[in-house]
Amino acid sequence: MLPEGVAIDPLTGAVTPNTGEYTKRLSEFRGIYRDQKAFDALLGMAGDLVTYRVVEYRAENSDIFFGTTTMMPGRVGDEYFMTRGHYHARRDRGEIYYTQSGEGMLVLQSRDGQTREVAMKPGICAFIPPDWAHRSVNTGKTPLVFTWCCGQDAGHDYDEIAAKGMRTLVIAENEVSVCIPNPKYVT
Ligand code: PAN
Ligand code: ZN
Repeated sequence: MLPEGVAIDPLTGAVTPNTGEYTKRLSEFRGIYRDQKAFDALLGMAGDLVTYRVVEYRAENSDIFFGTTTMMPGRVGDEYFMTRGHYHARRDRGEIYYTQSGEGMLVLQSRDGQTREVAMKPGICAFIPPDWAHRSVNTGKTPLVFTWCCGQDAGHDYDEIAAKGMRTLVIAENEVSVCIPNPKYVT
């Protein structure tokens, strides 16, 4: 393992060099957004859009790794494009999200029912404590790019959020983003 300077493009999220990437598309989010009609209409009209891309830099045997998430702007009905959202598989692993361009909202919840939101904008580094579920939402009209860093052993636990959603929704109300309690959330 050797030190290295890794270039991160704040506008595109390109990571050079990188060790892997994936993209997520709209069709993978069926049932996640609350407006099913708007979801089908958008998919029919715009096609299977890329909603976000994740690129990572991972040194083998290192404790930490980092990368970028680049989220496209867009909405399904009144809900902005968002990530799946997850807890870490290891409950003692936190993370940071450092926003580099665009604007968004980081929505968080703890296992015991607390909720928080952290506004994402260039220069703000969000601290995600261990065992807080986190989902990012692009509330702007441009790509939202942030650099994240966490333990390689943190892992992802998507099941609970996939099944229940999150306690807080970020929606557009008169073209302004607002956080509201998720009326469908069942504890
Ligand atoms: C991030 C996220 C990334 C995509 O790297 O994995 O932003 O979000 P989802 O994984 O929720 O789809 C992170 O939090 N890693 O732990
Ligand atoms: Zn995470």
